[in-house]
Amino acid sequence: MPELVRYELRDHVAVITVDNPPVNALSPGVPEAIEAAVARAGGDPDAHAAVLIGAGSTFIAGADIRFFETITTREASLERSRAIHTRLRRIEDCPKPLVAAIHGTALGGGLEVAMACHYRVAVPSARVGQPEVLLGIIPGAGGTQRLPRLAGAEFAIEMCTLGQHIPVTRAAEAGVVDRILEGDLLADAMRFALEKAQSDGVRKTRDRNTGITDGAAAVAACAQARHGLKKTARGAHAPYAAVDAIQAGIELGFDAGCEREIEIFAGCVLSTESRAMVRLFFAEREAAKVPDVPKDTPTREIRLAAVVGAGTMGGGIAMNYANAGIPVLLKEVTQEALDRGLATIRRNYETSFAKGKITRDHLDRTLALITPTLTYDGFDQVDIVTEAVFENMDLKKVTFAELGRVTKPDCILASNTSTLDIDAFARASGRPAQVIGTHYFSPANVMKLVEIVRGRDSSKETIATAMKVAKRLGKLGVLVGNCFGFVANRMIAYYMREAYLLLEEGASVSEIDHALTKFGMPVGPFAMQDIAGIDVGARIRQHLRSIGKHRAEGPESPVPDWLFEMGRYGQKTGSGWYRYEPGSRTPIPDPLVDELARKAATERGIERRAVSEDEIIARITTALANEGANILQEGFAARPGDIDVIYVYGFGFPRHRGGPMFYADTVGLPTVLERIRRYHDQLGDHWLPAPLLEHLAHTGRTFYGSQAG
Ligand code: 3H9
Repeated sequence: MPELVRYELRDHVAVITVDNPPVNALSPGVPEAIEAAVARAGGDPDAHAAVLIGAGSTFIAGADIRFFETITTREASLERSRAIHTRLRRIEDCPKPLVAAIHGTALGGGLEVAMACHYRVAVPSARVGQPEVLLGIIPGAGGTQRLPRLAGAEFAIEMCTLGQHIPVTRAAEAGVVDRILEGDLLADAMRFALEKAQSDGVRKTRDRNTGITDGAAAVAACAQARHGLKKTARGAHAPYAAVDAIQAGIELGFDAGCEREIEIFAGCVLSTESRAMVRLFFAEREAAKVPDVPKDTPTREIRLAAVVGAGTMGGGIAMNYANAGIPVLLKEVTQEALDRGLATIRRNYETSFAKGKITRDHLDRTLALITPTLTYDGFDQVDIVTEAVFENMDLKKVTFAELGRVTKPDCILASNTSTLDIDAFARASGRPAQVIGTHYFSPANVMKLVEIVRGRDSSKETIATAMKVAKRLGKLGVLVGNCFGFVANRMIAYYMREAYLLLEEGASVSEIDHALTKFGMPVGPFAMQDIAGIDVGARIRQHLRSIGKHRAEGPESPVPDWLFEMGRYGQKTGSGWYRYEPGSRTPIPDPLVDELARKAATERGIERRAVSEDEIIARITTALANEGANILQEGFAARPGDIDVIYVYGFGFPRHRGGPMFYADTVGLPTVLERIRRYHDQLGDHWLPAPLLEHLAHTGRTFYGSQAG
């Protein structure tokens, strides 16, 4: 077995290389081996200094996340944390200058190891971060103690509460990284280490207090941070816990601060929040793996793309290709529509430029990759086309028939439909094996999620290519089946239905929205619909009724249709579920909507009553889990994690609750089933329990546990 950590003496420098692919995580054995190698360097008479570096594409990406779930008791956590703290102190006690040479990423425990080294150097493309909060924990190897000593309390709070991977230039400005090296990392780091051996010698981070000399100001920064977290943490606990650990180190000193960190970490690592976020971490990565499409399935090379339709979605999709450096043709039917679409694209880029996110040169180069056109000229050269025309089946069929004629035989034909039957227009194209759905979320250039919709005849090559393209565009592609609304919109219909019914039963619009935001959603269902446009849903409902279908099984509230008929489309018309002052996006409750809800309740014989926050959450999340279970059983999603990833990235379901399926597991499936049965008795047949959910609840299993069986 290859060594996890190698030791080599080169030109009087001990080169210590961590080699634990794919990301050099601190799996069991790695911290021990680093410590042993550093001790060897300390005692090696020929070594004047030491460099710690990562093999492969990165430095150390942190603790091995797979092992968190094996920590099941507080004692076990305390023991493990104390051991790593002791190791890092011993590493820091190395009598010779020890330099961390960073490329790729130094994240979590990786950055903590680097901060226990005496110096840090990095290549310009490196990124560093303390992303533990994204896993529901806090830095657990001294990060909350060493980072404020290097970079100050405010910077440490930002890093530890937001969990971002920041560019090394920022880390260097803050004092986390000592030098950015443009040349060969190892050679330059060795030179730097020898330089330090002759000049400053060792410099222990734990003895420094550069950032927190003014303790009162640092404590005030902690108080301010807690205040700010009320908005940004959305109910998660870990960011607060990180601030507590940082404050302890400021007030009590390094040693006591470390002890507090160890204790706080133990509380976090055993929490449901952490279990949820760790599951989600792996679910995101698993989503890229399609069970019956092997990793080595051939994929098509994408050199030129095209988008049909330059509306909001089409324009956003074209931007995605351009941003990834892929030239793209953008086709419209009229010059006016094309000009409008291009103007929006330009405006988006200008906004990014104004915010300093891109340079003028980058803007010009990216825009030049988008070629506007009114014809299909050049489509015979294209490798993938994405159709983003109006959501109308007849129009889609015509478009796919045209695309089948004008593109080369192996071109992938993708549709951005959010609800329609892929197979219907796949047939119209004449080559359904190359047809696939790629449902982007709005705004398409911003939202990370893409539902990749597998048609009945989509070939494995087409699926593998669509997944690869999503990754190349920086998106998270999740494969779903071709049912109405796919996964995201099928489930949101059930989510919205419960919100409407609760409104009729007596809860107000703002009570429902407030309950959901308190639960952790970024916006409540009604505020969300005011942003998206009440007209969008109403038109879909009209279409469905015209073909004899319902968006979600069960009773439909008339209230959204009444609002539509009144021209209250939401923010864009100044009123919807709420009203808005001119120029303002602040929702103001509108008594008229309460009146409409009362009228609907009377018409449908519903006796209005007070509805508690708990009931709102229970009804809405239970509806999601029940429909999610149907989707799983029908095979339209491969794994509960896929549904959770879709909900977290598509609709902002709180990460710390893991997604609707994981959340149901934490509530307990027997409890969820008991609720469904009660709702079924009280509210009718649309609350029939999903057979899969019933089965799992009866057999004492969970959605996630069911995967192993
Ligand atoms: C921590 O450090 C706690 C400490 O404070 C206290 C204790 C010391 N562990 O994302 P990718 C796998 S908490 C295990 O597709 P990329 C990943 O599952 C940790 N496995 O690649 C995947 O496996 P597979 C703090 C890990 O290039 C493969 O590596 N650190 C870990 O898009 C490739 O991953 C973090 O939170 C891990 N730590 O992105 C960093 N990391 O191929 C988490 C990755 O079988 N990691 N894997 O599906 C990341 O953010 C990204 O993976 C990274 C690479 C940016 C590193």
